[in-house]
Amino acid sequence: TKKKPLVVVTRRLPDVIETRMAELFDVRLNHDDAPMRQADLIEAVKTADVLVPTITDVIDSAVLAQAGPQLRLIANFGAGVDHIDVQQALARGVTVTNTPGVLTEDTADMTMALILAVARRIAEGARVVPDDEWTGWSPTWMLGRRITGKRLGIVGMGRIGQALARRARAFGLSIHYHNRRRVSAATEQALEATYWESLDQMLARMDIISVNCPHTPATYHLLSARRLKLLKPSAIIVNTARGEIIDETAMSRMLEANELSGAGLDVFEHAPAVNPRLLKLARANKVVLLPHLGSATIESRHDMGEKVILNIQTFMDGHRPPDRILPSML
Ligand code: 8YV
Repeated sequence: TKKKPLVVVTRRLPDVIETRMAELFDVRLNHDDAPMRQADLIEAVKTADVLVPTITDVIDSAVLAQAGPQLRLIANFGAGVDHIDVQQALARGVTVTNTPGVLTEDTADMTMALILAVARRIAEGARVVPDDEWTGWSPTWMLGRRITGKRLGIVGMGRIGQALARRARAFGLSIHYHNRRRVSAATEQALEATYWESLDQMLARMDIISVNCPHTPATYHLLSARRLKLLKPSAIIVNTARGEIIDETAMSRMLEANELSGAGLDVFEHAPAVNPRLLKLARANKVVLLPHLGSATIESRHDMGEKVILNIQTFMDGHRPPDRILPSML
């Protein structure tokens, strides 16, 4: 019988997943309920055959430089891999996998929820009632903005962007998108989506912008101060992708100056730290802030764990794991 690979899991995962992993692998679990410290991460890459990190583990070149030759696979628990220096890992012969597909619908749901929350003032309303600030209905009380008939611009038309488009159509929004590559004519037709080759031109015409692309060197501050200025002052922005894709300081400034009407953010440039300006805007009900809940369902977490296991097993059997990160994706 083959020796079981040593698999180090950096964070507590759902019980059934950890149990299954313990049956299949020589597994080291971490039940600290806090992110791993860099020293522990370094210790892990020195000994593990397989590392299973999450978004809270920064696997940069300094960590990878300490990796032992036994480290063969980084099987990320999550779709985004911007916390991993994938280029460096690949250069060292370490395979990297992620968990796409299984969190698509939940993340699209949360994106739609943020659009509704901002446009219809749901978070504000949900505070007013328990705070006993509601004195009764009036025709002009807490008016939001209609979303039916408005234009939604999706930045990044991958799985999540497309799942958002399906939802948004049912809400009567017209669908527009910008992407590195145009999606197939069949997909465009099915989603009734209009492609904008120029992100700048799209931004100027939209009522709602949703960020749904991965964070890579090419998308860092894709919504720069200059591009944000192209938006209509009545526009709202939602982001369930990564904070780094938007220049958060520039966006905050514009929200403060009423040059943008609102924002719904599930992710932040320096998460878990949140820009104090955004906190202030949230208290003033200009923005809705969520603690990275995009894929936070029991079902997604379970399916993400299953994907991690499948990637490890396939790799250990000497085959190509289904969710390998390729240099072309970076
Ligand atoms: C996870 C996410 O919470 O998958 C992603 O990219 O942002 C979230 O679904 C997180 O990444 C888990 O590591």
